[in-house]
Amino acid sequence: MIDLRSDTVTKPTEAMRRAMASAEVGDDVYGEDPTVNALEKRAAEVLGKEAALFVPTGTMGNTIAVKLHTEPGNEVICDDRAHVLDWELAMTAWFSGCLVRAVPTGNGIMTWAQIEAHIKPGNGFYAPTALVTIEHTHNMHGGTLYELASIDEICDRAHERGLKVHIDGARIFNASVASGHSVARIAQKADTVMFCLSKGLGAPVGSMLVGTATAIAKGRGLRKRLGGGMRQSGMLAAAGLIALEEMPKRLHEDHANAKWIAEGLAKIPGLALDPEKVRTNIVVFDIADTGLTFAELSAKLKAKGVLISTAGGTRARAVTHLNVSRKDCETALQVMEEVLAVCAPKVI
Ligand code: TLP
Repeated sequence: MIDLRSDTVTKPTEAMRRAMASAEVGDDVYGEDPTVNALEKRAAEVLGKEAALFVPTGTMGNTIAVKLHTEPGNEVICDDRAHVLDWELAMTAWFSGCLVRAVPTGNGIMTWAQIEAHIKPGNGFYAPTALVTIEHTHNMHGGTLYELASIDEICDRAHERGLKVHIDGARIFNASVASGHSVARIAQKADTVMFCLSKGLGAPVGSMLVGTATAIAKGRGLRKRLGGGMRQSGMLAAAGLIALEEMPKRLHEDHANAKWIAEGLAKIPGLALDPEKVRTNIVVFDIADTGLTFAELSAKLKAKGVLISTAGGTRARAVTHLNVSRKDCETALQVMEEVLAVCAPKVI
């Protein structure tokens, strides 16, 4: 199977497996796991923040961040296809008691003007806004990127208005590679950042939440409350350290593969996408004009050994990663061409 469903499917490298087997461990709930402590120290350094917290999932990292920056009854602003809104089982409401104010964007990238128009004052008539979350890169819009100046502006203006800013940086290393800005520079003005070790960076499990020492200390308690106190998690952190140090170096390969796939897909009648917009490892394309539903198309591809995922409605998603070679991309594209050649697209 050529698995283009997500970069979450990556398998740990040999080096990660060796490091896991020989990791020094202790009870992390007592703060005594040396490998987790090393990972947290290094993650804070790399992101340019005071402290970091190792969490099992990106969802838990985002959930803790929302709780840190809000009170029940607040509003949280994000774009209308954000992972925190669509894919985290309403944790903003369930754990933090907050309402999401979703900004329609078309590409996942909010401007300050759009955000500002959604801010609610706490004047007795409205639920006050407490937090802005931005997703960088943006998953469901095809790995799209904020301009650095735009992130800075959002942070500066939000802070002037008394709001906090959290970056859902599940793929912030992809953003860094594509933009040429260090992750620390991207994160510089944000209050907290969550990033995943388990996606393009290839670790089997784990994400990091970074921020001030005070926020992260409080986050540690919230992680326990959510059931995320993982004890001898140095086994996992050992793989995470390799993910953090070594794996960003190869992300440009995933980006080149995604661009290559996008250019190929754009030539197939019935598929709609702009390959120019593909800058990281996610390709989102519209299949409406093939006459197939996503379920039909994905089943036909699966029967020929290629897996893709949905980006909602008639939009499909192909994600490149560590375990997909250029050869795999060539095969996947060929399969797509074959499947769609016999499906008589509506428009040709
Ligand atoms: N994304 C997954 C699915 O949940 C959609 C994927 O296959 O891409 N933020 C962003 C931007 C994400 O893309 C994801 C996972 C998360 C947070 C959550 O991470 P996990 O899966 O570790 O909870």
